[in-house]
Amino acid sequence: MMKSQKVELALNKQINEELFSAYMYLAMAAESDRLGLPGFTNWFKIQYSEELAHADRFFNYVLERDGIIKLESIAQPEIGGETALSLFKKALTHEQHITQCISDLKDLAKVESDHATDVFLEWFITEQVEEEANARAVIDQLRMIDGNANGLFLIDRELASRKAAPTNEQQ
Ligand code: OFO
Repeated sequence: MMKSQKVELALNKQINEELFSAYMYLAMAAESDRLGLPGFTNWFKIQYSEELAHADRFFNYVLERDGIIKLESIAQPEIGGETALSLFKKALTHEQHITQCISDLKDLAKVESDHATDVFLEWFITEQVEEEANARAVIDQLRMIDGNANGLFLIDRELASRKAAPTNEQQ
């Protein structure tokens, strides 16, 4: 058991948040395939893997601190009838929510004087800046083309070039 049960509980909750993120991006990958956008599908599939890696980081950390893992149900993602733009808008809104979760967790670690968790969360604070910026960049491009098919084709081709990060440490 970790010194602070509140922190232990919050870290477990975050594992669930990260697994939900993975599940949501997997649903977005399927929706992109339905829209005939293979590059978007590739992008969301890679994002799905990154989210699994995030969950893994929290999982390993809890075990390393002699904490107890309690896995709960993963909610159903509400994805359906989307457009390329609505998918990335949902992605951004979700990442903003995750940023808030990480920030609340960090506040809690401070209140509980859990310095190790406070430091552990630094990586996620930085990661969230990138997560939000990535989604925002695609939204900007989609707004710029304003539904133009040629533009969408080019964006799809660009998203097709996203490669999975080679190791957990580099994600
Ligand atoms: Fe998308 O960063 Fe984790 O959840």
